[in-house]
Amino acid sequence: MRSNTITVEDQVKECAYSLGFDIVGITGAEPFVNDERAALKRIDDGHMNGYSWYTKDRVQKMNRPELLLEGARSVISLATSYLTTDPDTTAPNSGRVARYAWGDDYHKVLKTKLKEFCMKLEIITGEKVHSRIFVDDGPMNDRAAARRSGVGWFGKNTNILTPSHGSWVFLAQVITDLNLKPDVPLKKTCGNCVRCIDDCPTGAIVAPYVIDNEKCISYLTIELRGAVPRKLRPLVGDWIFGCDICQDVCPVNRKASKSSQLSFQQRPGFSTPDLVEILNMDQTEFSKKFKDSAIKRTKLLGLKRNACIALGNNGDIASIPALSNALKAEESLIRIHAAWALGRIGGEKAIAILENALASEKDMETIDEIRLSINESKVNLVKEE
Ligand code: B12
Repeated sequence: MRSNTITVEDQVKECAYSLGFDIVGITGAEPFVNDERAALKRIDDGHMNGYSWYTKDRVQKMNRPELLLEGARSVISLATSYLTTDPDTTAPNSGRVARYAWGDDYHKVLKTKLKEFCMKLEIITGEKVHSRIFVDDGPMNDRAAARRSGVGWFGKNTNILTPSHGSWVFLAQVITDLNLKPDVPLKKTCGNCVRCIDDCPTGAIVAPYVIDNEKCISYLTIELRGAVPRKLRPLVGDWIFGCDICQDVCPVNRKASKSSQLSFQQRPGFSTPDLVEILNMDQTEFSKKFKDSAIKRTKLLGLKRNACIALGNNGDIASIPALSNALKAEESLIRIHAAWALGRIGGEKAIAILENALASEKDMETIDEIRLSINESKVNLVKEE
């Protein structure tokens, strides 16, 4: 006979749904042994290069909830969809921003909800509950918890795929000393599908479930602070903040339900921003436009660097004046990428601008970049004749 009793677990989940979380699962606080092993191997293989904070100590913490909260018994794993309506139009010289950054910064939005959720846990149980919340930036392995709690399964692109909302979800965790009955992991896999691996332009998914950080466009456009390696620049295309290709091509995502969160709806122009506008932006305009947006993580300098690459790849001669202006920027990082972009667009006008800049440039790295760009454009000019 089935019992009609509403369990604490049911009440906890109901509470999370009422706050706007789309999927909720529960797992125990025991270590994520296989995930820890996989992550340590990833460091040894050099696939987490570029991330100085991603140390073996950090990996150990991320995979052992008991180290993160004294007396931890359970992890409540929550997923929230950010799938919103696609933009209708694309301006000629626009770039692309990964979907997760079209609306308000999810760290802030979700942490506010999680704090309310933790308060409500005490009302549900009628006792003092110790909890610690995590959304992305803390030392917690979000995807390992989501998998073991049955929220979703690991896709070959390493993203957690959920049956209802695909991989278009933010993950959040609450580690708590509440002793809750765990859910079971899903028995789903990607089967034979390798679309994400085949379609990644930089070949960053070097094996199923393995991303080489330094090749991932998301890393190159958001986390990398210096110059984008020259050979990768053409492959970055028009992405200026993150990348969604491995999610866009995923068949599971075709059937994903949309987000009901107003905070994650697209801010006007955020999905396909005007690249020339970015190149002309000053710090005050940047801070105002990207207040409470995840995009501010690149800083103005990183966004301008990315805008140069995208303009070069778009190849529109209408962007030559803006790039020529960027060749006079104070920061050599911008001058280097503007020079590259002009070289990629090519043609006599771009070459003349580069030669003119060479006469007054003092920075050796920029001089090298300008010379290379002039040479490549000249070779292309000859080929076209
Ligand atoms: C560092 C990081 C990145 C780095 C490194 C990416 C990476 N693959 O780890 C960069 C900057 C590249 C990145 C990019 C993105 N990220 Co990120 N990122 C993180 C962060 C902070 C840590 C992830 C981590 O520890 N990686 C280390 C590696 C070792 O872990 P892993 O790749 O997940 O590998 C696991 C599996 O492969 C599994 N595994 C290993 N072998 C095998 C074998 C089998 C058979 C199976 C089944 C599993 C398996 O074990 C590993 C350890 O758990 C998390 C937040 C967090 N605190 O957890 C967000 C997080 C993973 N990122 C997220 C997002 C949204 C993105 C982007 C989609 C953003 C974008 N559009 O640009 C891209 C996606 C790129 C990609 N395909 O991974 C979300 C993912 C949501 C989801 N549905 O999974 C997270 C969870 C943030 C959040 N809280 O919502 N990210």
